[in-house]
Order: sequence, then structure tokens, then C-alpha cells
Amino acid sequence: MRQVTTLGQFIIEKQADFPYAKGELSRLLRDIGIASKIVNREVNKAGLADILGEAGSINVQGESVKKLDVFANEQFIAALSLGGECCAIASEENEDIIIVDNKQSRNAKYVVAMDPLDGSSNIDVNVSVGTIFSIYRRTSLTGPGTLEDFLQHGTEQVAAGYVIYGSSCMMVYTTGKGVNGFTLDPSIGEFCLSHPNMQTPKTAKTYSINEGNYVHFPDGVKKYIKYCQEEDAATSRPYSSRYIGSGVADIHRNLITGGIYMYPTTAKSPKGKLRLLYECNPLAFITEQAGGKATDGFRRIMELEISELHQRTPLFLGSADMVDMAGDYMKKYSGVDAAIK
Ligand code: P6P
Repeated sequence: MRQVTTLGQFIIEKQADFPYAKGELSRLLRDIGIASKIVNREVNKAGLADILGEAGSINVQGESVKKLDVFANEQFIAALSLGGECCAIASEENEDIIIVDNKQSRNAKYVVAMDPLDGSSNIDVNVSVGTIFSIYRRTSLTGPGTLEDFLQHGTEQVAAGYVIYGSSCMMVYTTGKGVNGFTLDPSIGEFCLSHPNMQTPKTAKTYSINEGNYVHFPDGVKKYIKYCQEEDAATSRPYSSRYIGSGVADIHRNLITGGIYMYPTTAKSPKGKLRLLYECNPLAFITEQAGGKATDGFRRIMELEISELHQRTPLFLGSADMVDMAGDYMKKYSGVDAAIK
């Protein structure tokens, strides 16, 4: 029988890498894993709305049917609150931070930022969606968590990860010592190590961007897209355009096969669409730990100043050489001043 390492076993084994760890981070990751399994079960039933009832309705069991992003948000908040290892939560679904104010959590040393169900608009068409999470050590000393606990550079992240609810359910996370992927084995209800020490190729032939926004892209992005589309056998061009519209799905594919994901400034999103705190920083941490890069077109994502919980930023993320080249085009044709206003 092939040796199977479950997420729980792996977390405990790796805890030894942190000599002063007393298990809090391990339990926090366990709590996230539990909520992910519950969300996965509901996501897999999403196509049965006719049988199970539409969001907002009362189903035949007399239960109120929630929109899946609301359901996911509630599951992660409940798991993190019950686990007692984090003192505050920031969520894409909540305007303000959520103070976890029970006896055990009040003085817990971690805060968690999350997008509980990224790409949820794709659920009704059976496209993969994901959860993104980021864990910081609180900067406040004791008592209820504060907004300032979240306004830290991405380089201060203690751990980050995503869960992809697709053809299989996978959790991919890092604690700063590499990236590891776990696939849910429904027969035993455990996440099992399936992608140890993930490394993303330095270059590849896939670019991911919503070209419907082309007209309003910065000139540097337009020039880079044209570079990707030119014919040149020596550099395997033209590249392939792959854009699912669900960031976790696009970024997970590119992490494994190599590629670049870009969400630059657009007319509709003049500061970029994706959120720095609970989308870009965690995805950047994972990508860098896998040997890739993540910038806003000019600067390293994880070094950007953050002043608001839901702050947006442009995102160029993936294979290091591709992100570098896109950055060269941005510097040459879009200039730092033009892109940061
Ligand atoms: P658009 C989902 O809403 C998301 O935040 C990412 O997951 C995804 O890559 C992007 O937005 C899709 O945005 O504007 O191309 O539909």
C-alpha cells in the first residue's frame, strides 16, 4: 500500500521546522482544512439547485438555501472561531474585520484574511472556484484583534494557501518553506499529499488575461500581449491564451504548467480588480515560494504598502521570466507614474 501522508500528519511533521511553535499554526491550518471539506461538499451539490432549492429559498427540508459564497464565508468564520487560534478575521464578504471574541481566541496570536469563495459567479456553470487565505502574526499585543493587525506587508505572512474546488478538491499552501499540494480523498475524508515541493517553471507558453478589456489596458500590457501572439519558433511563440475567469483555477494551472496571469488596470478597475490583502499577497507568497514572481507591473506585490482592508492592485503573477518580461514592457511603454496614479 503506497504511503499516504495526510494534511494533518504533514502539518505536525513540518511543525518541527519551527522550533518555537507550540502547535497554534498547525491547529489553524487544520481548522481551515475542516471548513474546506464542508465547502467542497456544498460546492459539489451546486448543480442540484432545482432539487435542493435556489439560494434565498427555503428547501424541502425547511432549511434556508444560502448563496455558496455566503455559506463558505460562514463555514470558515465558524471553523476559525471555534478553533480558537485566531483573534480576528478579514473576509472579502465583510466590510469590516470580524473580531473573534471568545475566551480562547481573544489573545490568540494569529489573524486570518480570506476570500472564502473566489470566482463564485462561475459555480452555476460548473467551473472550478476557490478559497484563498493568508495568515499573519498579530501586531497588537493582547485583547481583541485590530485593523492594524491586517495592514502588514505581504512579506510578513506566516502562511498562505488556496483551496481549489474542481475536478478534485486540492489545498495548496506554504509556511515559507516551499509549497505543497494536498488532494482530498473523499473515501477517507482526508487531504493527502499529492504535490510535494511544487515548483513553477521559469518560463512557459501560456498567458492568462481578460482580453475583452484590451482597449483600456496600459500600453505595456498591449505590447506584451502582442509579443505573446507573434510567431517565433525559437521562443515557442505564439503562446496559448488560457483564461477561465476564476483566478484560483487559472493560477493553479499556471503554477503547475508555467504561465503568467495578468489582471492590470482597466477602465472598470483603474486600480486593478484583485484585492491585495486576501487575494494578491497570499497568491504572491505561494508563487514566490514555488520559484515564480508576483508584481503590480513594477513592484513586488508583497512589498506594497497596504492602507485599506479591501485595497485593490494590478497583478502580474506566475513564471519568473514571463513576469520579468511583462515588467520590462510596462517600464518601457507605461512608465511607473502612469500606472500608479
Ligand atoms: P473578469 C473573480 O471574480 C476574480 O476575482 C478572479 O478570480 C478572476 O480571475 C477575475 O476576477 C475575473 O474577472 O473581469 O475577467 O471577469
